[in-house]
Order: sequence, then C-alpha cells, then structure tokens
Amino acid sequence: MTLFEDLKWRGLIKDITSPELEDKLNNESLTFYWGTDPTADSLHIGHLSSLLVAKRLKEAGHYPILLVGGATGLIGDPRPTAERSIITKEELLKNFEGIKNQVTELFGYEVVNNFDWCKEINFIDFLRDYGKYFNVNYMLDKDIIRRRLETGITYTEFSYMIIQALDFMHLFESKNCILQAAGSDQWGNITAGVDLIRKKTGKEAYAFTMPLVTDSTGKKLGKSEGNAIWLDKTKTSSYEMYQYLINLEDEMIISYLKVFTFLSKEEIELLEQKHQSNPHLREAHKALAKELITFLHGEDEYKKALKISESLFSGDFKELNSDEIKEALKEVPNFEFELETNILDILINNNICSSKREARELLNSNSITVNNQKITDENYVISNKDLIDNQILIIKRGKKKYYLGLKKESN
Ligand code: 485
Repeated sequence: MTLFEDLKWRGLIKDITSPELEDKLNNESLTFYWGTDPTADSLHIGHLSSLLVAKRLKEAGHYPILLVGGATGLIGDPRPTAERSIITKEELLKNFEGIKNQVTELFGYEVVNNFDWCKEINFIDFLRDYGKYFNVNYMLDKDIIRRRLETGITYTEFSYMIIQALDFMHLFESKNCILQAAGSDQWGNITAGVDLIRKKTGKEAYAFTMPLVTDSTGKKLGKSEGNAIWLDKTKTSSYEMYQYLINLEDEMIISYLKVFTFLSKEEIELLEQKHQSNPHLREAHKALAKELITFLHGEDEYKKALKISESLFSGDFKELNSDEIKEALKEVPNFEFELETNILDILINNNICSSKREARELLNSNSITVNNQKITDENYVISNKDLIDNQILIIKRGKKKYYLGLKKESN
C-alpha cells in the first residue's frame, strides 16, 4: 500500500486541495506543518489523530513542523457556536510550554511559535500586506464565519483566518513548507493559506484535512461530560485512559484502531474478525488500549493500568500496592476506620449498610468481602492482618460495590 492508500484506508483523508497531492505524498519528501492553539497545558485525545498522522507522514519520509499558536492562541479560532473568552498572556505562556514539552518528548517534532513572526508585523503593515488579499466576501463565505453571522462574531475572531494564512505563507517562504494538514474544521483556515500563497507568490501549496474523530452519535471523541481525555498522564492516568478505551463503543472500535494505532491492515482485520465472533472478549478494545497507552505513557504504565483493571475486575487486590489501589478506587466512596473495630460497626458507620438488620442479612448471605475474604461472622473484628500495606481496607458489597477504608493515623 502506498502512503496515500494507507491514509485513505484508515479513514484519515477527508478533503484535499489538489489531486496532485497524492503523487507528491507518495513520491516526494515534503515539509509539512500542522498547528494547535495552546488553550490548555496538554493536548487531548481529540488532537491525537493529527499527531499520529504527522508521525505516519514522518515515517514515510516527510518532515513535520508543529506550530503552537502563541499568537493565534491570543485571538481564538472562531467556533461555529459562540465567541471564545480571551485567555491571559501568562496562562497562554504556561500552556505553550506544556504542549511544546509534551510534543517534543513524545514525537520529537520541530516546534515553532507564530508569535515569533507575528510580533514583528505592525498593524498598518498587516492591513497593507495581508488584509489587501482578503476580500470580505471571500471571508464571509467560509463555513464557520457564515455560521457565526447570526449569533455575531467580533472583528478579532473574524481576523483569525488571516493570521493562520500568513503563518502558512511564512513557513512556505522560510522553511519551504508546502503542505498543511488539519482536522476538517480547519478547511477554511488552511485553504485561506493556500490562496494567499498563490496570490502573493504565484506558487502552489497544498493542504488536506482529516475527518474529526467522533463517537457513533457524531460527538467529538473524549469530550463527553466536559472531561477531556488528556495525553498528559498526570491529568489522565494510564488507568483512566485504559478504562476509557476499553469502554469505547463496539461499533466504532475498528475505525479507532485504524486511526489511533500503527497496527497493519492485516492485524486490524484479524482483530475485526475476533471482535465480530467474540465481542465480549473485547480483544479489539484491549489491543487499542495496549497500543495507545504503551505509545503515550510507556510499557510500564500500560502494564500497571492492565494490572489495576484486572484486579478490579476479579476483586483480587493482592498484587497491587497502596498507590495502585487508591488509583483504582479513586471514584468509590471512602472512609476512615480504626483498628479493632467490629465489622458490623464498620458497615453501619460508613453507610455501607443502612441498618444493623441489613448488615446482618448481607453478612449471612455471603455478600460482604474484606480484601476479597468473605466475612460472615458479625462479630468479626478488623485487625492488622486484614489490611493491605498496613493501611487499606477494601470492602466489597455484593458483586460490584466497592468501598475504600483508610486507617486513621494514630497520633
Ligand atoms: O498556523 C496555524 C495557527 C493556528 C492553528 C493552526 C495553524 C490552530 C488551529 N486554528 C486550531 O484551532 N486547531 C485546533 C486546536 O488547536 O485545538 C485543532 C483542530 C483539529 C486538529 C487539531 O487542532 O480543531 O481539527 O487540526 C490538531
């Protein structure tokens, strides 16, 4: 398969500015760029398909540049819905450093900052050298702008596309960068650049977009309920990422394997067969989690996430240390307890059961475990031997309900 065929097969090409690009991608070595605005201090899973496309191109012999928008981040790319609030310069700088370090560590791409050249352009020159190439009708015709006309858009956000266009022009001239790649929401901005380069230099530059990765309802991936899935493992732990990936919708999993892994067509087709014949084994999901977490966080983190997930599934926490248990049970109710407390009191005082009667019933019906040991005796007293790492007590009620007890520090 050629590079272009591979990208197509993975569903990574939506629109291209010219059919010549296929041949260029397959046979030449191009310098290309893609950009992101530092609106947070880490990239998230929504950026990952682009990051990985850049890696695919790099591995095929092209040269990637990542632009982190120190200038455009101060302006705000118009969203189809509403104006963005403006971010402080201090925050932008902090975010810039975060993203730059992240991308350098993970991918080693060259990073540029459009603030470096934008800060040299004064307002009069901006209007004379760039504004003159942008007919307002042309700008109004861009999809995102058109969608904002009803609710309103400020002059600030309206001007955004000119900056992204002049970035492309700048990189075209200074680094011989002739290709820009981005998600499909960027089509207006990147074609503005191609048009500006053509008008100003008479030369042809290229661009392509990839479809935005969504769930089966069309929602952007990883942004449900406002919790993004961050690439920074201190913001989204390996275990959280594992849980997220393992629970992705069945009908989407094969397309995610194509977008988010470097597994070959044959490997993915095999996983597809396995997934179809035995969906409950979740082999495709597990493969995605393995590939992605190993790639982003390293093999040790992947193994840790797997170990925590398996322990949680089986209810056996013996293999985990206290930090891993706290990570696994971060979301469950927790309580403090003192040694030598009776199990009945533990169950009632910490709202694990609502009454003595209920507590007794549960104990009698084998429904209470303490660190995976069934407890049936209501006079059972919690002692040191019930604890993990001398401090943790895991109580399970029924099949699924966990409670995490932490020993009170004695003073
Ligand atoms: O010269 C440029 C200046 C800024 C940008 C690109 C080139 C950033 C771009 N306008 C943007 O807003 N990108 C989004 C971001 O930063 O979060 C997302 C896109 C997505 C994909 C991703 O960046 O919405 O489609 O391109 C990498």
